[in-house]
Amino acid sequence: MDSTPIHLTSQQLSFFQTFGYLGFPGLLSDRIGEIIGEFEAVWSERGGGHHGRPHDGKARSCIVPFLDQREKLCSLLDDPRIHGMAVSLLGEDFNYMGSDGNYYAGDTGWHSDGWHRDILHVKIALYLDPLTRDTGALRVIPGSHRIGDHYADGLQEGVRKSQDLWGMGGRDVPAVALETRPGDVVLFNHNTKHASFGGSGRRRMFTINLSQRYPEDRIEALRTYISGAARFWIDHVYGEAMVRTAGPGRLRHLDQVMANDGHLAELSRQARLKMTEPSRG
Ligand SMILES: O=C(O)CCC(=O)C(=O)O
Repeated sequence: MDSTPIHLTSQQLSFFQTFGYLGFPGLLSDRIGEIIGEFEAVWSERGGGHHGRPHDGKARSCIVPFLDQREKLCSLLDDPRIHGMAVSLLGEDFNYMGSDGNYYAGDTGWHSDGWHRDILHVKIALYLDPLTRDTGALRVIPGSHRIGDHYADGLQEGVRKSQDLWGMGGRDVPAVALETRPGDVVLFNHNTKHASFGGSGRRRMFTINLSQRYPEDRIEALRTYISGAARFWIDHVYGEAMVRTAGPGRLRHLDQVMANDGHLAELSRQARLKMTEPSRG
């Protein structure tokens, strides 16, 4: 495969800056058979659901990190289409920040994945079943990522109180539904408010988290972000296959996190003492 990154257009970048998300219909349709096969293989190897137990269709099952479980999934980071969107949004030296694989069950309420002022974090998501607005497609609130903006700050304060504030449940909050088919890719700023409603008990999806490289004077913030992974009971952010199969190009996107996750094993040890199972998300 030619590894030259396929960059986003200036219109795509401008749309992302304004609205906080992008959709790419059919972007990976040539690889989707392989991707779904690898996705299912990971779950089979891991007992079918959360923490080695079968998926029961009632609660979300989650595996972190996910890409890292299979060499072919790791190679998505090198795919010129994924790599190109990452470079376009985050720069040549972007960080891979881990991934999660999921069988979702039911609705996901409105939330942001972070509330980052200065360092851009994005999530790339692949949904592996056809999804419509009312059967679990990802919904986003355009412009909700813009911290400091009256509108976005108001949503941050109020979106989980929609019934009290606006007299409507979460599913009626005005939003864009990113209806997808397998092979489509969606991407959003971690700050962007997102949710989903009406999904089945076995909605398949995995994500790739990326960020700008942290400046040296913000390394403590990077370590704090990494600490959050202790709830998944992992000792390192990356799995063995991700590092072993990395060429010099991929390593550039791993080295800053690898240099700063030395504290994670102890935090995970402590988490194992307090939690009955690793976090489901
Ligand atoms: O698809 C969903 O239900 C929500 C996904 C989500 O919240 C996330 O990946 O952060």
